[in-house]
Amino acid sequence: MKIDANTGLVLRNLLGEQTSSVPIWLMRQAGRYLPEYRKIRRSTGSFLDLCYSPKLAAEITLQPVRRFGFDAAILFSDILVIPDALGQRVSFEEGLGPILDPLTPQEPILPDAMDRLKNSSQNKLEAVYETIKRVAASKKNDCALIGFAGGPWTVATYMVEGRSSRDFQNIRRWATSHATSFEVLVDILTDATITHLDAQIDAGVEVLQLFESHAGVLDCFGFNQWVIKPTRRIVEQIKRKNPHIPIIGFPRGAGAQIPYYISETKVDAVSLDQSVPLNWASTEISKSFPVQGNLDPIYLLGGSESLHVHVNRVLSAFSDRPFVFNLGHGVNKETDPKSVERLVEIVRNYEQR
Ligand code: 1CP
Repeated sequence: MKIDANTGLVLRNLLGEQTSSVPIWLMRQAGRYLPEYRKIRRSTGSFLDLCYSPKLAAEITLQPVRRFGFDAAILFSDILVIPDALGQRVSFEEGLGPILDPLTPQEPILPDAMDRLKNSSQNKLEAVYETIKRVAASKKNDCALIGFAGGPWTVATYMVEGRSSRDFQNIRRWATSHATSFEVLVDILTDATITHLDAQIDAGVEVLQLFESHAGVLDCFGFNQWVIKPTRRIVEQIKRKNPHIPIIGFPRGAGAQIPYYISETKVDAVSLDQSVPLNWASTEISKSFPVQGNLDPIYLLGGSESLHVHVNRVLSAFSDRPFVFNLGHGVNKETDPKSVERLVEIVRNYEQR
């Protein structure tokens, strides 16, 4: 991608340029803390139906951009559209989150999974690409459109545990006791992720983010095997066709392994969760390497004074490198939109670079 006068701030920073204004977008910027989202959500059937309704999904993608003037729009979809498209039963239940029929080492493979994904006439994901086309056609030029997928490990946690988990016992036992069959699952997910991300680029996304939200439950052997290796293959394959689309990795909970993750996977930028100490990140991650993050979303639930203090801590820690302001994890659903407005204002007024 060539940077020109029309290139927006998110792309510039992700491509390694440090800009005087700091760009901002937030993980889960679309969702239940916004009344305009809740209104649409109430009037449609299931959460997945909403993900597969291009007109509504495009509208939801643009809602937070319109309201707050964010520098990026993230596609409204979910990481669990992949197991759904591979043929596993997925539903979302109020108060419980995602529910799936769990895979086991005894019944590990989704029959004809990849065939189903590739057969575009019955491919549910076509609706996601249609959403992207709609957003790309109506967003402003300097607002980057971000596509995404879950990392194969994180998606596999839901496929094996069947729901959100605290201890990840089933998947960790499978991965350690039956590593060969677990590798088959991770390989299928890696292929499916590459196919899905390639199609998102063809439809018009300009940036990709890989959400490895449950990377932090693995030991260092598992992290290498189930996070680093598949991520490296995804980045390599995407870059072969589209070398200029920046890829942001979000290895949540990876802590001291982050420099290793950066050098081994070849992602273009790293999104830091709030547990990563600012001074550590500042010295251990090369100054030319773009960073995104990492305000604790909890400050959006407190007073404006502490918000101010902690936003400024983050801004000054990363004022000497390419940087995109974000949270360390998604916006809480209890967040008052006014706090988000305040946050954007603080970041906009910070122009001392
Ligand atoms: O009831 C509702 O309205 C559904 C709430 C909701 C929303 C708004 C879910 C269910 N997913 C989403 C959208 C979503 N999910 C986006 C859209 C874009 C945006 O950021 O605004 C994205 C990027 C995701 C990604 C996602 N889904 C992740 C990775 C990021 C993270 O939060 O760690 C994960 C783990 C999921 C799974 C998921 N989807 C939804 C729930 C409740 C969960 C489980 C979360 C958990 O296990 O804690």
